[in-house]
Amino acid sequence: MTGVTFLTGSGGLPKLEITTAWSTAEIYLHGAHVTYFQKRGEPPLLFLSDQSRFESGVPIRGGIPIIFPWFGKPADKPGQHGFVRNRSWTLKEIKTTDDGIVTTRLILPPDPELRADDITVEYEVAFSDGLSAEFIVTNKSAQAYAFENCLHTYFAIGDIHSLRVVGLQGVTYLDALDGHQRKTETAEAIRFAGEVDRAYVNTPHRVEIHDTARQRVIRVEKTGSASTVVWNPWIAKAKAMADFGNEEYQRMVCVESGNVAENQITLAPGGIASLKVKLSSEATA
Ligand code: TA6
Repeated sequence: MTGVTFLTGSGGLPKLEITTAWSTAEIYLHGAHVTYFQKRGEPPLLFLSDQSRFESGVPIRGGIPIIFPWFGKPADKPGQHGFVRNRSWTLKEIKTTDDGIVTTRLILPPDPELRADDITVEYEVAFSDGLSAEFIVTNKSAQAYAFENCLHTYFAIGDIHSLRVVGLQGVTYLDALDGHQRKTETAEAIRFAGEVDRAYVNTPHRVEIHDTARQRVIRVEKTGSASTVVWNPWIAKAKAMADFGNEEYQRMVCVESGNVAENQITLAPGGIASLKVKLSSEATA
């Protein structure tokens, strides 16, 4: 049965439950946060921490956090990763196409941090046998508007120790664990034996997550994105995060698509910026 149900989710926060012929999903109005997506016959695609908080003003840990209008924690900004993931969004439209794809469109209410209504933000997510998410910023003001954006996606995996992330060989990255030093990715497949926190820049490439433990490949395709961030907190940082289980680093990886650091966007008056990510998966056994 295809459709959308309005429910009261964790922490009493409103959420939509989406059912299609191929999948089930959930999206909270809090942060317009997709927290769950599962294709029939496969494990869930997205990781959600068992310790996540579900409170206004606090980000949900996992799923697809929307990072805007800044990434990281610039000295002149309050808090990490912008503020829209902590805001309550408004559901504007639900559509179901003839072939059963369900699309939800949410908007961020006018926000004083965004010059009231001069900068508008909307988010459209299409659910089928995969998930497509489009984050759109429109500059209605007479001045240019500079920002960073990122869909900070947490993927559910079987075991980080055998995971490989493929598609970034030869790409320049900023290593957050080494003073954001510029380095070049030399590996055909990124593997994990400790914390990894890298912002790959000037890369439009598709990335594949090879999850040997679950015999699945997850594909991350993107448009309107020049940066890909790869992150796993590993042991120490996992323990340091109150909203993240000590062992959960073993079953998640972030592969994030956006425009960060030198790829930040300066949107001219009247301009529209679209960041789009298409997530798909298939069994490899
Ligand atoms: O995307 C990687 C990163 O910037 C890491 O440095 C880590 O801080 C992660 O984001 C999570 O940030 P958050 O604010 O969601 O805890």
